Amino acid sequence: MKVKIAIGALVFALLFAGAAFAQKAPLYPQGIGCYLMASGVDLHKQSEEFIRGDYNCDGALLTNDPLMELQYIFGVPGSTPPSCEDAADYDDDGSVLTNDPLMALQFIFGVPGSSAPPPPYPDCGPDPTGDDLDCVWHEFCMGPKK
Ligand SMILES: [Ca+2]
Ligand SMILES: [Ca+2]
Ligand SMILES: [Ca+2]
Repeated sequence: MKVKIAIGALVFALLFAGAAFAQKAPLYPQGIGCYLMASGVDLHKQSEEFIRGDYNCDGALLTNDPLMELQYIFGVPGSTPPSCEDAADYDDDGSVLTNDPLMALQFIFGVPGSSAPPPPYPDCGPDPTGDDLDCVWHEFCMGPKK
């Protein structure tokens, strides 16, 4: 119970810190290429490869990934939708919900009982389970857009 309360407090502290940061600086400029939807380009010519949990498509699952995902889910101004929904689907259940970033945070902070995301984590790869989620682009795995 104490662990759950601590995680909840941490999540909200991160959310508010992130929101404050977003108003002062461009939101995560290092990952901006991940969010820009290309127009007029057939992105599906390349296979949809991604790293599960890597929301900002920089090749690593770090604290800012679930933080950005929470900001998006809660509609924080300046937050961005995932360019690869499969990467945001931490538990691979075919939907992107609050439990996905929460599970990621628990894993990152080593909470007992937490577990690493299912494949293709920690490598780039295709989604082993079919779903309705769309992976438009994952920059680290699929390379920069041409
Ligand atoms: Ca990342
Ligand atoms: Ca999910
Ligand atoms: Ca899937």
